[in-house]
Amino acid sequence: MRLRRSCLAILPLILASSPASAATTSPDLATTGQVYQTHCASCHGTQRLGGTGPALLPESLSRLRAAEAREVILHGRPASQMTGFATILSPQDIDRLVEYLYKPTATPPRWTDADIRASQRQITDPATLSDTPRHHANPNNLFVVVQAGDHTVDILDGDRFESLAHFPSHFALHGGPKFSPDGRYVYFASRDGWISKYDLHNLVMVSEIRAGLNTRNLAVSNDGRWVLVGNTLPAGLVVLDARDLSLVQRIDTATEAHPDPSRVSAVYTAPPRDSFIVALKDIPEVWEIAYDVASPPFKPRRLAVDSLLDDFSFSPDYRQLIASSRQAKGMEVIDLDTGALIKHIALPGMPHLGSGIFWKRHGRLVFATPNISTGLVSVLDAQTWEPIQEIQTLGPGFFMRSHVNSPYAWTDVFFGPNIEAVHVIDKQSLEIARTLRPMPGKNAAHVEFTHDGRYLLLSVWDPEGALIVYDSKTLQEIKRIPMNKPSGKYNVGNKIEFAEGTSH
Ligand code: DHE
Repeated sequence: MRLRRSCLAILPLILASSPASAATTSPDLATTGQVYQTHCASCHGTQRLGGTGPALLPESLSRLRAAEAREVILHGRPASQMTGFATILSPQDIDRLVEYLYKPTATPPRWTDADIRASQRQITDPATLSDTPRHHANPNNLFVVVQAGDHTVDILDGDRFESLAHFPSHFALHGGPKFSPDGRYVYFASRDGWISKYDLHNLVMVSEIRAGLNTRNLAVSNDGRWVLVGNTLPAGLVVLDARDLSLVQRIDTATEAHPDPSRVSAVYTAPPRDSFIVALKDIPEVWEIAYDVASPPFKPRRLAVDSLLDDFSFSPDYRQLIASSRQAKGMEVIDLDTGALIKHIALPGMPHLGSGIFWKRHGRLVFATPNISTGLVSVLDAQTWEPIQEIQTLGPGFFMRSHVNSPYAWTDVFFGPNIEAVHVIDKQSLEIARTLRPMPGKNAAHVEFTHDGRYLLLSVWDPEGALIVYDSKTLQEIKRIPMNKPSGKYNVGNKIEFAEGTSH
């Protein structure tokens, strides 16, 4: 997937620029359907819902340009079972196949409770698992590193920066993997709807289930009992039992006013509230699902908001929701108890609030967010929500990270001609202290700190990329670990403590 020239705001255009969107009914496409069944269905499923290969539905392909899909069909995908068809299919067949894949299926795809249940797999017998770590690394300083290039994950010892385990993931993991409160288990979501549970004590995959056909992300309750999955296909919410990922409840996102279920933008856990918070994509509502209940079914509390929310974050006490809205052109602070709009802040770029972070500046809490349509980091006072400063960067950024023990906040340049640059911002002066270019021409993006904040890991997001370890104070490079498009990485201790400077 190449997002270099694009950003959140233009992603729908990528979909719109894909070949037509009428259902697959014309005689030509019926013939192409036969080509699909002959050559593709064994891996991608007769209904295009996926199998050993990923789903090939318009929703699954929305982030891949048609020309790239054509390349993959022609020449295959390195480090995967997808072989090229250049010598098997004619160029015309391949063109028609691409067109076919970007059209909705003749029968809308379904994924029922029975399908979810049938997909569940217990991969390792829990009776064989040790309750204490079977490795000698500090369990609170492990990193989970996602490699988007070959769809694998590394578990890294955060003291020695050495890999303890390397294993394949489902196709296209996205969003932050989420941890059980004790840090023993990590839960992954793939864009194709697969949820996997991995044991960091025993370094084995425990179980998996397909909760949907197209998933946004997942959240784990603060008591470790429930996993909530937000889906765009079929639109809605799915609650899983965190022990074995079995299906507990499907929560419909239709309302009286909107009988078609809303797609889900994102789900998060709000530990001080003992609840999940859900942002809906098609209905101007935020839902809260209390999980400190004796037993399911869970019932959402619905909060009407003024506009559709695109992206959000929370105040550290989880009393306020900080949301960006394309409709409202800016950022809104909403009281999570009453739904009241506390403040509307017009911001020049499109803030990427999911990556926003807090830190103390001269004793006062500030909130900083990158913008994905403008080269700016917006810094606001987190008590009054008044803008303090706009820090000019070399291009729109995607991620931001810091640590309570670091004098710096790091932000990338994800779009435009300067993607190789990463900015190191002085948290007190709000000046850019350094701009690093670790691998010329290659996108440097996404940072995560060790648990003590002494070092940080930076991804160079390229097939011939690397994970680069820096000293967080001197900014000296300590180690370079070659990797295939390392994307996000997550420190167990920072994540389970919801540490200052990390995303949710
Ligand atoms: Fe993400 C997190 C939404 C495109 C890499 N991204 C998230 C989260 C959301 C989100 C809601 C928080 C989930 C969580 O932590 O559980 N992302 C979106 C989009 O709406 C968008 C713009 C379009 C889309 O197709 O979904 C989008 N995201 C991308 C990418 O293209 C990225 C760069 C590559 C990829 O893997 O798809 C990407 N998103 C990430 C990463 C995180 C993430 C690495 C976790 C960040 C973290 O530090 O927690």
